[in-house]
Amino acid sequence: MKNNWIRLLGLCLLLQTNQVSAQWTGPKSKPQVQKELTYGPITPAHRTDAAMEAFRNYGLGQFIHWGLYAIPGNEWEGISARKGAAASEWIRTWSGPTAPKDWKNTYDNLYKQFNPKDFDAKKWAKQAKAMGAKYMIFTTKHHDGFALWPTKYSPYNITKSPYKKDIVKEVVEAYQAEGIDVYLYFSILEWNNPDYLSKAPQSLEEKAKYQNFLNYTRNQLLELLKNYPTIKGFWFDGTWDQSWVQAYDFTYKLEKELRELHPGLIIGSRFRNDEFGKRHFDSNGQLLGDYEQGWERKMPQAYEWLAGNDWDAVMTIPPNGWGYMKDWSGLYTKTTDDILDLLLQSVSMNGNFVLNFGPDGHGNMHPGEDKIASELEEWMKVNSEAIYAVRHAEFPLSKLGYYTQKDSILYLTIFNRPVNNIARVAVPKNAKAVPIQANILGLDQALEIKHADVGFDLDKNTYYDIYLPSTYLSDRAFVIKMELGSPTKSSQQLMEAKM
Ligand code: FHN
Repeated sequence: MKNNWIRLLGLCLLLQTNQVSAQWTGPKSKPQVQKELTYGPITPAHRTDAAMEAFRNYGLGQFIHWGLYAIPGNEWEGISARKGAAASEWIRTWSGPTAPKDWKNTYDNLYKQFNPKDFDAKKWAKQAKAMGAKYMIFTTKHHDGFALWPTKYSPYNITKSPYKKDIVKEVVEAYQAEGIDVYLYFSILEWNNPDYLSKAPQSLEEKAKYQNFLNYTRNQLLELLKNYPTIKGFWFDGTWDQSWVQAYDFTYKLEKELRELHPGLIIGSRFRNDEFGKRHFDSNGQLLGDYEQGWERKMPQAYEWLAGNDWDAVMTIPPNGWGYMKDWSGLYTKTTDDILDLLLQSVSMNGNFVLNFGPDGHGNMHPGEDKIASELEEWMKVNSEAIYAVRHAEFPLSKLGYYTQKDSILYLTIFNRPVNNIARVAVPKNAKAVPIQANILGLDQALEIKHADVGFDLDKNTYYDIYLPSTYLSDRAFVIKMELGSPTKSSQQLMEAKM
């Protein structure tokens, strides 16, 4: 009996712990007791300024992870790092029996070889535009600390490589010339900076060193804003270590400073935490930043999980690995259909979907990425209106695909075509707006719509059946565009019989 109680207590504790740790990637619950906080959110919840509205309308973005890790491409001298490093851009941490001798030293000297002869930022930007990306996130500096811009604050930067030129500048200018907004990825955490600490500094010496690191971080961020004043935001990473978590007074002031210097700047929920160490959401459940930034290689399972916050999902094509990975064999790499599915999931729940590319050490995209980009381009040419500037549609979920909505236009992107070619749209019985016109994007033909009052008892919905032409064939998801208008007549009262 006593043992059962102990087990029950253990289970409760486990559930509680899981709830806490799942807070920013699962359903949100607001704490019942509100705390006095000095270091809560700086910007209002759900900003409505033009910059944030533009963020909400992007739909599709591109992430680019590029740095010294692109040279090895997750292998070295024919040996794969798969069993020794967490991801291709983490290859510096390669350890265990497969790791090359003196590997860290080899890695830290790779900058002497970084000379991407094929790098053409304009080519990347044109490809991104063609595939439909409206914003892009570029790694200025990943965890290895190597800066792709000529920073004054560290010698470990692009000017010391044979390439020499400012890569960040080339990327920012090329993408903006294509009308794509640029966000700068910036890792706080640095593996080989002697002033960096992962634990909170204890001794006076550690405190002084870490303060140097904080000053350096601030200087680099101010430098990025000064050098590239047209960027729209920062995409922060590597902020989980206790050293940073405990520096909440510094990070609060820094966020304020960055925002004051650059009105409209967008910063996600990864940058800083409150004084109780709460990251992404503060101790009162308020979002810390302008959008929820925890959706990395995972998706919210329900719209309600987002609790009305803006968000983006960042996604790799291989299961993991953001930097160039030469060898994709033996891995499940996402197909264009998988990516479209994730894109539609995101936009149907008011999020942006950001697809990662990891160019090689010469500046070329992986052939698998090129293929996906051109397939996305084909799809977006016809269907992008179901992606851009759309919002979550308050319609019962469809087994056929995902709804998105723009004012009185409802889109249903069909991934599961019904075998009877009747796309049934469920509409609450009291709805004021129902489908009154429909067509398939890319097909100039009005589709027949029939109001199907199927008569399920206790059903709160009524149904609109859209007849798909059996001659219309598509080997990818396709979009039914519907115009919503007033229902022409109320449904019959078939449920009145007594029983
Ligand atoms: O450790 C990194 C990883 O290498 C990659 O940059 C991703 C991109 O979202 N972020 C980190 C882990 O959260």
